[in-house]
Parts: sequence; structure tokens; C-alpha cells
Amino acid sequence: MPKVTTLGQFIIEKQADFPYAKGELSRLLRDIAIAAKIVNREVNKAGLMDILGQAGSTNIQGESQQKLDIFANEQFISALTSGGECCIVASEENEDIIIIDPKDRKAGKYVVAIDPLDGSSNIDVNVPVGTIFSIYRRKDFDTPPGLCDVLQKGTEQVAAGYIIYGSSTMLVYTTGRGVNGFTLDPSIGEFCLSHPGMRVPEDGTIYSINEGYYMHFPKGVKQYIKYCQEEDRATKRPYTSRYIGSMVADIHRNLIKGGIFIYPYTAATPSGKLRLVYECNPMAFIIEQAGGRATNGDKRILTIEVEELHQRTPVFIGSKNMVIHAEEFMKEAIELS
Ligand code: P6P
Repeated sequence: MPKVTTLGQFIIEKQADFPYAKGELSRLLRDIAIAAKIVNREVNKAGLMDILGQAGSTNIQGESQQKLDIFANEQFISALTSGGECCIVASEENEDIIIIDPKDRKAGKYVVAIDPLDGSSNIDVNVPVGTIFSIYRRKDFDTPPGLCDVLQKGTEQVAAGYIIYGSSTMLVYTTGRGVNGFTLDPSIGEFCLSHPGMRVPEDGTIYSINEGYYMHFPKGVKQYIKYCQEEDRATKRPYTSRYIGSMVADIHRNLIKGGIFIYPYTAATPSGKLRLVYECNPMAFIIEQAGGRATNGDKRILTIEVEELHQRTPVFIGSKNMVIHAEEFMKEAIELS
């Protein structure tokens, strides 16, 4: 009978990796996992509950909110604000950050940025959705926690992860020492280690991009897509287009099978669509820790200066060689233009 390692056991075992941490980060990761189990329970029966469909409200992004993403937002904010380890929670669904008043609680060491239910527009059609989280250390204890503690470069993350609510529910995270994946075993209500030491294949044949916007893409992206299509006929290793429209699901597949996910800029969206703080930085940390690459087509995502909370960035992320190859098309197109 193979040994079952639960997320809790794994975190304790890895605690030794952080000689200076006194368990706060471990407790924070456990708080996130508990909220994920609660959200998972509702996502799995969304069709049976009156939590499908639109809540009639819109979030800071001006996107119509599904009832489930309001529920998920409330669950993660509640778990993080009551856990005592956070001094700030920044949710992609909220306009402003939530500062946990140290007068009411011991001042938490950590800042959590979270996208509570990414891809939620897919819920009604049973497409996998996800939660994405990013954890930073508070910058200093001499001043009250504030926005500056959230607007940190991706390289400052101490941990990042995602939960994918799909055919199974998985929690994948890194603390800067590799990437490990845990699958929820509903029979015991525990996330169990199922994917130790996850690595992105250096190469792959899957490209993920919303080709519906093809006419608006930069020249380099158009040429890269054409290359993938033409290569299809010329070699025995045909490229395959796979686009789910749920970032967590698209990147999770590429993490396991190899591939590249691209959400480029267009004339109408010069910074692309995806958020640097809530989506791209955490995913970039995870993919780099798994041996992959994540850039904006030119520069490492993790080194981009974070100037505002809901800042967006173009993103090229996945198998290292595929991202490098796509960047070459971007560079060549700029040189020739
Ligand atoms: P489009 C979902 O709304 C999301 O934020 C990501 O999860 C996903 O990758 C992207 O937007 C899909 O955007 O424009 O292709 O529908």
C-alpha cells in the first residue's frame, strides 16, 4: 500500500526548509487549503444549487460576477482574515485591498493576493475553473501594512499556487523549492501528494491562444501561430491547438504535458488581459520553479515593476524552448517592422 502523504504532513515535513519560519506560512497554506475544500464542495454541485448564473453584480474589472465567484471570494477572504497569518488580503474581485487591523489581531507576517475563482464564466458549462494565490512577506513592521506591501515584484513571492476544480480537484504550489501537486481525496477530505516534483517538459507541441482574436494579434504572434500550423504538415510532430479559456486549466495541462500559453497584447488591449498580481506572477513563479519560462514576450514576468493593483500584462508561459521560440518571432517581427 503506497504511503499517503497529506498536504498537512507534507507542509510539516518541509517546515525544516524554513528555519526562520515559526509555522506561520504552514498555517497560511493550510488555511487556503481549507477554504479550497469548501469552494470545491460548492463548485462540484453548482448545477444543483441556486449559485449558478450571474449574481447581477460586477467586479472591479467590470466583469459580471457569477454567484459562485462571490461565494469563493467570501470563503477565501474569511479564511485568510480569520487565520491570523495575513496582514493584507488582495482579491482580484475587490477594488481595494483588505487590511487586517493589527489592533484587532497580532500583525500577520504575510500578504496574500488571490483570484478566488478564475475562469468563472465557464462554470455554467462545466469547464474547469481555478483559484490562484500568491504570498508575499510584509515589507516592514515599522509602518502599518498598506498597498506597498502588495505591489511587490513577482521575484519577492515566498509562495504561490493554484487549485484546479476539474475532473479531480488539485492543489499545486511552490515555496521556491520546486513544485508539488496534491489531489483531493473526497473520501477522507484531504489533499494527498499525487504529483511530487512537477517539471514542465522543456519542449512540447501544444499551443494555447484564443485564435478568435487572430486579426488583432501582433505580427510576431501571427507568424508564430502560422509556424505551428505549417509545422503541422512538415514534421511528424504536429502541433496541436488547445484553448480552454480558463487560465488555470490551460496552464495546468501544459505543466503536465508541455506546451505554451499565450495571451498577447492587441491594439485594443496594449497590456493584454491577464492580471500581473493575481494571475501572471503566481503562475510565472510556479512554472519557473518547474523548469519552464514565463515572459511578456520579452521580459521575465517576475521582474516586471508592479505599479498598480489591477495591472495587466501580456504573457507567454510554459515549456522553456517553446517560449524562447515564440519570443524569437516577436523579436524578429519588431526588428523587421
Ligand atoms: P478570453 C478567464 O476569464 C480569464 O481571466 C482566464 O482564466 C483565461 O485564460 C482568459 O480570461 C480567457 O480570456 O479573452 O480568451 O476569453
